Amino acid sequence: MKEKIKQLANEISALKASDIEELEAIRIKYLSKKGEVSNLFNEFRNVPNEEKKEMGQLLNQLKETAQEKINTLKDALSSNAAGTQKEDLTRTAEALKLGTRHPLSLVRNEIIHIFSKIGFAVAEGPEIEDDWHVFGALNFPPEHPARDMQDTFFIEKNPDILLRTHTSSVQVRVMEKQKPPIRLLFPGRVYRNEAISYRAHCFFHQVEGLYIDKDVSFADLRQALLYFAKEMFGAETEIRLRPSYFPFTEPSAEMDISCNICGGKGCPFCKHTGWVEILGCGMVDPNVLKNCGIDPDEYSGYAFGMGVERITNLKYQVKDLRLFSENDVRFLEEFEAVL
Ligand code: 2NM
Repeated sequence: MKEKIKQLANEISALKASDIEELEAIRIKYLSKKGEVSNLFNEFRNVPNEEKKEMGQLLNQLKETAQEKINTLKDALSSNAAGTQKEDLTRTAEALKLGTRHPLSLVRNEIIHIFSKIGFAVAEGPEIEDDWHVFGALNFPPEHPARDMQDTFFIEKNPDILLRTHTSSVQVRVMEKQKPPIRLLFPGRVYRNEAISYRAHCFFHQVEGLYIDKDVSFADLRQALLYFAKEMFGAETEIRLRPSYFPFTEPSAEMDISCNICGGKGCPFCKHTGWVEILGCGMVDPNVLKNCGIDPDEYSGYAFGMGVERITNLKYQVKDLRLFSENDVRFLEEFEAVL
């Protein structure tokens, strides 16, 4: 009997199972009612009384070891199953869904790229501004309507803290600090107190430009803008400059490009004029230079400003401004292929 117990104990300790079925077969072979360990318990009845104590202990020990062994094998099998899910490592990976650039970012980046090729770098500044940088330094008279609550978002009154209505405020900051030559672009978000509709929003995006040096002329301005129009809308694009008025430039002009939808023949988009307005520009008013600490007798400069939404509408025929700020993926995904 003792020999048998020893033999079984050795057998059991050497057991291996590679799956659940094998393990169940082991359990049946040793621990079921008719299993080998149970058989020994049956034989136990015939053990002489004086050996019963020792044999009983050995038998109980054997049963325990067998149960423990089976538990260990079971644990090993289940942790294996979790760790090595039988993945097909050669399977083609699922395509990752990439985000897309926002159309306004695409167009802003393109504007920056075009002007970077003729020497313009980029400067940025705060969206929350004071009266001086948004209006005062830029030659806006005290009673100018843009200074009204109707047009501008005020955060505090006296002294006035407000949301910038154009990125020209950044130009003032640069001119105050930096000696010419200055050749910079000013991209950024601006705010105006307007009722929201398909054609107006309370915020939009601008790229303004500024070039100040000795002997900068209106001809330089025209040439830079003609270059921009052809790069942005195609080599066949023509421009025209119409006299206009801004407080911060003199003379001032608005620039039209030949309608890139009908090619200038006339269509509903250009209201049958063949031209569409895309930006404002002019020679920086000597008062503005003076306000910013630049001597207007030594330096002159041109400036221009355009709405990124307007340029984007022209390039991609977006009919409703609100699409730009609603983050509807059906709209955004239309720009997936554009770099
Ligand atoms: C425009 C149109 C025309 C402009 C002028 C200046 C500054 F600071 F130099 F005076 N910054 N931006 C300007 C001129 C902006 O946007 C439609």
